[in-house]
Amino acid sequence: TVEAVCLGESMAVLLPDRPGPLEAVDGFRSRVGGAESNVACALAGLGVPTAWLSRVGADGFGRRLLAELTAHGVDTSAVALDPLRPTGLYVKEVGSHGPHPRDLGPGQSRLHYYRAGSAAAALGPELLAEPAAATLLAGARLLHLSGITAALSDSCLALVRALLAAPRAERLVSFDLNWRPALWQHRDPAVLPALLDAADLVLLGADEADAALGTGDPQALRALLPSPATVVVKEAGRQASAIGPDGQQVSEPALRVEVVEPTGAGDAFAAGYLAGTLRGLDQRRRLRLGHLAAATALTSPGDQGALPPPKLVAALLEATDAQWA
Ligand code: KDG
Repeated sequence: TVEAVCLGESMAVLLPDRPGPLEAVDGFRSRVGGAESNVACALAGLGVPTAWLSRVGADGFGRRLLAELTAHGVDTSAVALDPLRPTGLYVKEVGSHGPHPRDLGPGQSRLHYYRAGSAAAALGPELLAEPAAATLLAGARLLHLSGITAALSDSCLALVRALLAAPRAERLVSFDLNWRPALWQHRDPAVLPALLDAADLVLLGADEADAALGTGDPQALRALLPSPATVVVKEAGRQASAIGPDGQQVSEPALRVEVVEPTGAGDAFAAGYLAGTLRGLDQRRRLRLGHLAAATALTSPGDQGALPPPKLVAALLEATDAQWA
């Protein structure tokens, strides 16, 4: 049976075959991506039976998404194909040293979304009454959501609210802020604090929290979000902290790695932390498993990396602080 359910939109991804402004790019490679399905794949990779709940278009991109997630071991049996609306798409732009005046510059990148009116954006609270989705949610120990879904459409925001309000005796709801300013341009991000506060477990990066909520300070964020059992604040490249309702803070240093491609690192961290939570690890080991998973994503060119063998992972979780960082 499925232990974790990740809900959110995934898209086809076009990656330019060379850096520079999009008007100067001739070729793109086709991939798939989406924050919550990245978490689902990483959770499945960590041995947690996981399903992805969403909708895709009845098109080639949608079929490819389902095939790739299935190949990662993710259950997609509750994902419906929408015959009327397309699978969303995003195009990545990568900066370079080039002379073009519109170049983003070295080390910079930007996602361009083509997802308005997508199959997933049409999801709404009716999903909860669909038998396949209802069965998955009733049996899961963890439901993972993110702020991206809340920004997609009015109906998606209503779905997120309905999921957070639904009774959940034994089920944990985790919520990753996943601040995407481009998606909030015509919507009001003031809805976010109440959504985050209705979750059991909140994950946020200090920088994105600063931009979206006005502070990146772990204790200030804890004060802003009093209800969740745990608030996890990631300070990129430095440390992550889990803070309980009483303000008690456990921090673990991040692993120092050479970053190849950062996309998906936050999703991998979430998967590591959540897998550790489901396994009943203590806070320190949950954070370490998050850092380990993030490091694999940071050092691989795609959204996902492969974890080292289980024995090595176990040894790293037990390493002394000096051995670890
Ligand atoms: O976390 C990685 C995501 O940003 C990427 O996969 C695209 O889901 C995505 C989004 O909405 O930004």
